[in-house]
Amino acid sequence: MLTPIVESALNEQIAIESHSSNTYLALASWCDAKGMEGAAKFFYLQSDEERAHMLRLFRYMNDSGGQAITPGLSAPRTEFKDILEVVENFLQGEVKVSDGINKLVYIATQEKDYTTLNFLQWYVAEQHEEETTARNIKDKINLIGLEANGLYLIDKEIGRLAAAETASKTSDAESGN
Ligand code: OFO
Repeated sequence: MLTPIVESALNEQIAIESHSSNTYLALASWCDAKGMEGAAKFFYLQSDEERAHMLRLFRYMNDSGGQAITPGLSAPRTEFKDILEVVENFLQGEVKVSDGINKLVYIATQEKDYTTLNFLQWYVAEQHEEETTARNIKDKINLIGLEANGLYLIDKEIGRLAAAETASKTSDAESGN
């Protein structure tokens, strides 16, 4: 059974994950409009993932006797200076999600809700992975640079990440993970 404090914190996280999904959809659309197909593919995938994270919280709450609240949507930012600013937005989004998860872990500990604490471990690991990915992409962009055919290389590089992620999700699904 969830305490009201844990329930409200879980609903806050649902809103954060939902906003991330919406934000990454806007990043995908910006990349698509600029002809950066690899980067667009990556952000469409990230948007789907955030929705999946939101649904995981949703089901956990409803299976635990709580009631998940469908969050309202606020319009995300749609214009960016360049791909570096897009990726910076992605990184900041992930940092915000991690802050939310850390807060939830703290609250579940205070409330002695060890089941929720255990459920949250998957999110802790996921956030570490996602923040690392965002930082790596940012480093690569800085290394390659936006001049000459830099944009082409950056797009290829981000597209490669999307393809790798799709392949690993497919093999996870096949092995039942
Ligand atoms: Fe769900 O926020 Fe990152 O992965």
